[in-house]
Formats: sequence, structure tokens, C-alpha cells
Amino acid sequence: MSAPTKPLDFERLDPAAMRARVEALASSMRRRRSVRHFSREPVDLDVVRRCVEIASLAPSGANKQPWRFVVVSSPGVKKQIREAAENEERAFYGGRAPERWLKDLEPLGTDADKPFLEEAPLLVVLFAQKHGETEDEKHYYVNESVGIAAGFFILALHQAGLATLTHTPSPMGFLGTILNRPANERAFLLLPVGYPAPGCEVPVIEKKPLSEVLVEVR
Ligand code: IYR
Repeated sequence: MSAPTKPLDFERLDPAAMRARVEALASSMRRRRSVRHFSREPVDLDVVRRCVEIASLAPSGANKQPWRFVVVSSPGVKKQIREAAENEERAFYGGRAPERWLKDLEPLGTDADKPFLEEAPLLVVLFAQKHGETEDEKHYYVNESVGIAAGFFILALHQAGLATLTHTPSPMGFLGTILNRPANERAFLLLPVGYPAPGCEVPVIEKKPLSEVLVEVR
């Protein structure tokens, strides 16, 4: 049965306002960087809750919203997560990763040490739900849906003046265990959230120009 409908609340902008909005967002988003050095300074948890609400406005397959955001501030749990992640990363950097992959990571300067997992005041673990509470509650396009929600979340954090990193220790099975998540949930991303450490440096890397990412079919 279709849901009842209501008029769309759509903001139609005049051309100048469109330009101004998109330019303002572009200059803000150009400054977004993945941060790997966090200050221990606490953040306003209510702002992060709001960012989760914004993320949860993302479109999803059949509106199933197949995601869960677990926000960890407990120092003990962050320590457990750091230790488990570093175990996986030591295996990754110590031989599990193909040479080619390690070469591609060189510009980022990453290694198996993940102090940010304890230093960042919050760790947000985004879980994807492959189905609902029972297996016959189907979910659709789960990766696409959760990926879009992750994008909304990263954008919301940046707009709120917070730094994050899309961290993917692999495999991430330990996160479900440590955080006691049900069997229908699989860790999708681990996002430390906080302020950059004083003097935080980031690698000088380039984004592809528009000509390399856009194809126009006229
Ligand atoms: N998970 C590892 C390796 C890593 C992989 C990719 I793809 C990156 O963009 C960055 C790192 C780590 O976090 O160090």
C-alpha cells in the first residue's frame, strides 16, 4: 500500500543564490582532510549526535536505513579497539598486504600504529545491517545506502567544525565483538572524531581535476 503524500518542501533558489551556495560549499569542502593526529580535547557530544541525525537523513534502499552509528567515548573501550586494530594492521603491513598496495599507501605515511584510536575523544563505528532484526526483514542496496550515509556524516562533521578519518582496519570483525553488536550487523567504517592535534600536518596530495572525473554526454 502506498504511503499518503504531502507537498514537497523544496527550496527553489534564484541563479545567483544557487551559485553562491555551491561556491560556499565547494570552498568549505576543499578544506576537508582526513586527519590522523587528534587532540585529546573533548567534543560536544550533542553536536555529534546531530551529525548522526543528519547522516540518517540519507536515502536508502526501500528506506530501510540499514545503519547503526555506535559512538564510543569510553577510554577502556577505545583502548581495546586500538589494540585489536593494531593487531590487524601489524599483520597487514607485515605481509598480508600486497606490495603494490603498500606502495600506493606510501604517500599517506600510514603504518600499523594507530594512537588516534585512543587520542580522539570519540570513535564512531558505523555498522551496516545486512537484514533487519530477523532474516526475513530484508534490506536492499546495503553498501550503497550505508556509503551514502557515511558521506553525509563526514560532510556534517566537517560543517560542524570537527575532524575525522575514514578508517578501515581490515578485517573489522573485532569491532562487532568488542561492541557487542548483533549478528545482522557488520562494521563498515571506523571514524575517529575530534579536533586536530595542535600543529597537525597532512600529506600534500591532489584531488583529480574535474576533467578527469566528469564525463558529459550532450
Ligand atoms: N587499514 C590500513 C591501511 C590503509 C588502507 C587504505 I585503502 C588507506 O587509504 C589508508 C590505510 C591503515 O589504516 O593503516
